[in-house]
Amino acid sequence: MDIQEWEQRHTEAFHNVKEALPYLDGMFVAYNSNIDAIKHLSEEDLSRLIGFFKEAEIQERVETYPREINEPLDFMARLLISMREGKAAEIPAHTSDTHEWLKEHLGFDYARMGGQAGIISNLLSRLELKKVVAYVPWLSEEQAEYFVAADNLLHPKIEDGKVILKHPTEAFKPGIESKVNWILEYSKDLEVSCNGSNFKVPRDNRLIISSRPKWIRLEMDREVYEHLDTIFPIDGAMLSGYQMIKEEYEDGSTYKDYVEKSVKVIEKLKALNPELRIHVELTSIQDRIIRKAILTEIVAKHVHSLGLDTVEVANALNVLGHEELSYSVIRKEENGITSLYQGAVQLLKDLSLERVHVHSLGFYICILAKGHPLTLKEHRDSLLFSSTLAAAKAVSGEIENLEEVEAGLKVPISGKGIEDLENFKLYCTGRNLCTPDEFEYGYIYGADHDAVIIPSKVVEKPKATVGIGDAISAGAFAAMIARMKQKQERE
Ligand code: 8BR
Repeated sequence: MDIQEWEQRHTEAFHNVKEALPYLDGMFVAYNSNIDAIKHLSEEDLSRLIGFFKEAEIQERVETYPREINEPLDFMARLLISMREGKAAEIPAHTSDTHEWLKEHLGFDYARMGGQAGIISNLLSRLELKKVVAYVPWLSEEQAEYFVAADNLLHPKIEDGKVILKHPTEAFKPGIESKVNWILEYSKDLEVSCNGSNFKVPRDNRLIISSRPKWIRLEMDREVYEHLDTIFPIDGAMLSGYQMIKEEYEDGSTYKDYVEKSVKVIEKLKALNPELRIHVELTSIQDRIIRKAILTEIVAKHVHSLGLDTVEVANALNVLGHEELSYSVIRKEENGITSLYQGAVQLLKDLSLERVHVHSLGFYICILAKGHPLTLKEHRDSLLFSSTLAAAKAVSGEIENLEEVEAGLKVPISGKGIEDLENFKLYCTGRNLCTPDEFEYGYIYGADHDAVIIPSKVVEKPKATVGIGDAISAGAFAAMIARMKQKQERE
């Protein structure tokens, strides 16, 4: 494959998409956001923390191996366990007491927006869309501060029974707790001494205290649902956070209730604008029952587009009954990319989708149902735009505007990505899915689907990789619907 040609295509695609974005009236983004509070622990921090407890009590708690954080002592015990083994761990906390305690007794180095919907809303706002309507059912005052301060970013607010759109900092629900995940990083060789036992931390790692307040429900306020027309005009919706649905709740409700409510929202959005496109961004979902319900009851037949990484492709295939294909995607052997392609095609069919966008380190694949209004070249531009966006985000951690996205064009295309595509070319041409020339363009023509495949830009020493997957999916989806609108208006 000609790397220079692909670099040129990235540049051209960036300019094409930049020209198309103003055609979008708006995007709706729901449901999940949280605050990530990050603290790098020094030896002084650690001895100060230990000093808040009796060392013998910490030792006793270590031996009980707490599986959730109910009080500060549980946190202290799990931190020491994680440090002793140098092993990452994520432990749930069901109340905000731990958050308050950590804020008061430790503090954080910095905090950032977390959660897919939060990250995507901020990103789309910075892509200078006319309007981004975020919706987070648990929008607290503190959480609202993490949304970018821009006029194009709005959130529904219920006032006197009416729904109006305001910036999140004016639309939060007073008095509700914040969902704060603490990320406590520590370094190799840190010396720990507690209750007579001394050890050195064997490797760099981190402990995450993930906030899962019991009252959190993945649903839309009744008033917002009833007056959903107030968020329009919008052309697309990006939905995520369904992994927060639980099998059972203390009040006797089950995941079925929340799946049903989620589908009703999707149906109402589509009824209000039949042209609207809906994208679901998947993330890892531990619970297999929930994973299957999300795929077969929310995604299948209701949404148009799905975005996911390679591990999630494998996990999705697994619950849909394609174990063998799932294993060959996860094994990532030489033909890993072939399995990934086959897996993505399977998802398109099983879930009756219009589009499946898979991102991997070095290349992206997008499977398309036949008859899509855009050409493969236009779809390719959307993917290339998202590759530039991902590169810009990896370089700077945060993107402020479209000009900064353009800086991503300087990042080179991944050599490994090109190599993976070369291997895949043999499969595609051997099966007559395309000619060698068509493959050079990134176009594949299956019997019941088409596909676009591109090598992507990869930053050698990224500043951060958090949220890059979300940025790739959001950038490509926004670019695609913007192009669809541009085309419609020009016709
Ligand atoms: P998930 O978080 O959903 O797994 O997505 C991460 C995506 O970020 C990967 O699929 C890859 O495409 C992209 N990415 C990563 Br990880 N590191 C990157 C880097 N250094 N430069 C550009 N993209 C990167």
